[in-house]
Amino acid sequence: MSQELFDAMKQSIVDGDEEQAAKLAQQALAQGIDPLVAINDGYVLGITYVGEQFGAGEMFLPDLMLAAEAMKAAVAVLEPEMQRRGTQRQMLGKVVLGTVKGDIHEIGKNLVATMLSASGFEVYDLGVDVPFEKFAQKAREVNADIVGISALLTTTMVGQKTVIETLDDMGLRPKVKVMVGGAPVTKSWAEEIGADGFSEDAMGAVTLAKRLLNA
Ligand code: B1M
Repeated sequence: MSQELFDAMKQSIVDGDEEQAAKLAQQALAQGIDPLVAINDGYVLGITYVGEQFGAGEMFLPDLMLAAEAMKAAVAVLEPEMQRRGTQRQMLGKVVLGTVKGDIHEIGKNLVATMLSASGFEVYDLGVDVPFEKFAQKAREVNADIVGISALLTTTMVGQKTVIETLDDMGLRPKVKVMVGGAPVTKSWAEEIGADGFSEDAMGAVTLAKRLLNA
C-alpha cells in the first residue's frame, strides 16, 4: 500500500539510511508509482522533518548530511524513470542552472535540472557554489534562453541579485530570462531583484520555464 511505502521512505531519510532509501525507491518503481510523487510524498517529508529538527537544535549536522546522502541515493534510483517519462521530444530551450556561490545545497537544484531536461529543455548544470559571473559566461557561451539560480540559505540568496546584475553588465538582459528558486525564495524577493519568475518546486520550474519562452 502506497501510504505505508511513503511513510517508510520518509523514515529512511530521517534514519539517514541510504540502502533502505534506495531499496524503497526500487519498490516504488516496481509498483508503477510516479517517481516525482514518491519524492514529494515520501522522501521530501523526511528531509523537511530533518531540516526542522536541525533548526530546533534536536538534530545535528551529521544527521543532516546522512539524510541528504540517503535522499540522493533514492533520487539516483528514480531519476532514469523521471527522464523516461518526459514525453516532450522537441527542444524547448537552453537553461543554464546552478546553486549560487557560497551555497552547496544541490538536491532541489538537481530535481529541477532533471525535470527540465525530462520536459525537453537542454540543461547546462553548473553544479553548486557557482561564482556569480560563471552563470553569465556560460549563458553567453551556449546562447542560453534562461538562467536558473538556486539558493537555500538566506545568506546566499542575495547572490541571485548579483548574478542578475552580472547578466545586466554583460548586456545579456533582457534576452536571457532569469528564474530563481530555493526554500527561502519568494515571489516578492524575485520581483525585488528583477528576476522574471520564481517557482516553489521542480514541476513549477518547468511550467515557469515554458511560460517564459512561450513554449
Ligand atoms: Co542545510 N540548511 N545547511 N544542508 N539544509 C537548510 C537550508 C536549513 C533551512 C536547515 C534549518 O536550519 N532548518 C538552513 C538554512 C537556514 C537559513 O538560511 N535561514 C541550513 C543551514 C543553516 C545549513 C548550514 C549553514 C549548516 C551548518 O553548516 N551549520 C550548511 C551550509 C552549507 C552551505 O551551503 N554553505 C548546510 C549544509 C547542509 C548539508 C550539506 C548537510 C545538506 C545539503 C546536502 C546536499 O545538497 N548535497 C543540507 C540539507 C539537506 C538541508 C535541508 C535539511 C534540506 C534541503 C533539501 O535538500 N531539501 C534544509 C532544510 C529545508 O530546506 N527544509 C537545509 C529537499 C529539496 C527537494 O528541496 O532544496 O527546497 P529544496 O528544492 C526544491 C524547491 O526549493 C525548488 O524546487 C526544489 C524541488 O522541489 N527549487 C527551485 C530549488 N531550487 C530551485 C531553482 C529554481 C526553481 C525552483 O529555479 C532556478
